[in-house]
Amino acid sequence: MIQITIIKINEYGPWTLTLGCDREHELQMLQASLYKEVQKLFSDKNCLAFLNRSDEFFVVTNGLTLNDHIAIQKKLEELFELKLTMSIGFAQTPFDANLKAHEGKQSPVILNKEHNIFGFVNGKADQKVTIMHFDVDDLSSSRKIKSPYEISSTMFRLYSSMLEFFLEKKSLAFFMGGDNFMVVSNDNAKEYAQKFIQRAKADLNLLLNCGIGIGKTSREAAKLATKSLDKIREIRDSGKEKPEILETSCF
Ligand SMILES: Nc1nc2c(ncn2[C@@H]2O[C@H](COP(=O)(O)OP(=O)(O)OP(=O)(O)O)[C@@H](O)[C@H]2O)c(=O)[nH]1
Ligand SMILES: [Mg+2]
Repeated sequence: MIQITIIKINEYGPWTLTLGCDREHELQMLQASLYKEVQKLFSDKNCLAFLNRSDEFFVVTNGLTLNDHIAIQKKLEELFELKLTMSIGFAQTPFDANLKAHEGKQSPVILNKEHNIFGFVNGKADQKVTIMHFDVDDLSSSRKIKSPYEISSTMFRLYSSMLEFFLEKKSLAFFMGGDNFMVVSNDNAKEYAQKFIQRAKADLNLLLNCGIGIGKTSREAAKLATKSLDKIREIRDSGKEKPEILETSCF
């Protein structure tokens, strides 16, 4: 069971217009500081936030209750002039949890009116999160023959392909920066990772490594995924034949 909280800035579009047209730098600074606070407050509660579209964040909130969400909303309300909406959903797959959160906001199913929280909370029940950490093997070599902008173009093509592939598996993929991607995964992570690695090789000529982590919270799952990925590098750098996928579980 995966619980997802979608955080969105209320009435952001109309508010941006009030800044006049010399606003882009202000908006970028605001979005960056908002992301920093959201990541900080949720990671303090063992969750990981994903930057979705800068004005919207996805947080995997397994283990968090409604009261935990209210406490975080209160802190964000103290820090920012703009108000945020939280929509919470839980389901067997990450994509369906996103649908439930969306449905909770649309209906609406109000969980806390004062602090703009909607949806359905699973809280501490049934905690298991699977995260994949994908990374391009030896991107540094490509950087010697391709310019930074061309590398970015390749990374976004990879992201687009990953997003489409994992959406079909009801999993959610996010770009983390550099050549790093994380997928909040459905079950069968290993099998899907293998298939995607083959696709990236065939379609984009990119070699990927994938660390998989299974934990009780998203922060723990991400930690174990990165640990698995670092282990793949360690095996490779010791001169042995490396696996493309490695899984570490806390269970
Ligand atoms: N978000 C995130 N970015 C990282 C992480 N590790 C490295 N990076 C970024 O990824 C870029 C590429 O680094 P690497 O992937 O280590 O370089 P590489 O040549 O591909 O080396 P290998 O992945 O070991 O084959 C770095 O410049 C960082 O921007 C990580 O754990 N998370
Ligand atoms: Mg790499």
